[in-house]
Amino acid sequence: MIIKNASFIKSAVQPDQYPEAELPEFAFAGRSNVGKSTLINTLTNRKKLVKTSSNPGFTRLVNFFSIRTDLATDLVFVDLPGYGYAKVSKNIQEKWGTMVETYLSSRTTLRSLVLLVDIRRGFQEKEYDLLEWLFANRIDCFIVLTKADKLSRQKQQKALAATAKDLGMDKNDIILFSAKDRNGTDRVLDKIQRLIPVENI
Ligand SMILES: Nc1nc2c(ncn2[C@@H]2O[C@H](COP(=O)(O)OP(=O)(O)O)[C@@H](O)[C@H]2O)c(=O)[nH]1
Ligand SMILES: [Mg+2]
Repeated sequence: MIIKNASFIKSAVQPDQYPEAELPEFAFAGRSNVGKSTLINTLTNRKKLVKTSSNPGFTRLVNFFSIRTDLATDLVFVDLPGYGYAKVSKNIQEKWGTMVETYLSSRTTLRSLVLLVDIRRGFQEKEYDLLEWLFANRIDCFIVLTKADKLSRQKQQKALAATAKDLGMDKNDIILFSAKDRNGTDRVLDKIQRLIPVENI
């Protein structure tokens, strides 16, 4: 799959503000500062489609992007608010959680959630909770370990194997990604393409 063009559609806090649900949609979630916006920018080959932030916790909205592909269907990417930023109050963190949960459980066109985890941090309580919740709600998900360039190749493989073992998954189903050298970009795009329902292709 090739992404030909990408543009911002709108931001929303609640369902009546979401764009119409008509195209296969992929949402990106993870801890604040894990690299969600950077991954979307890399996939779409745009430096500033999504604002990246040295000020973590900045994205507080559900942001929708229109993705033109070389397939028969276009797609929608969604940059979800990041969780777990320590400097915001519990109350605000809860609001973000509700916003994400509402989106995930109500969005009929959502094909898969891309769960991003910093390769140096690995899975922690929040991620396990989210996976469990996704499973209970029958929402498909795949995992991307971000910032792989921060570790040596050997340590990358070690972290990958540990995460796979932890989750009882095949390590080939977890993607190592680095925005620095764009490693993993094609694998994420392939995975997304394979999750597009046949009736859309
Ligand atoms: N070295 C490295 N830095 C990254 C990578 N991905 C993101 N970053 C940096 O991590 C910070 C947070 O990224 P951002 O995409 O804004 O995270 P978000 O809060 O999850 O959207 C920014 O300073 C990025 O430049 C990566 O693959 N490698
Ligand atoms: Mg962001």
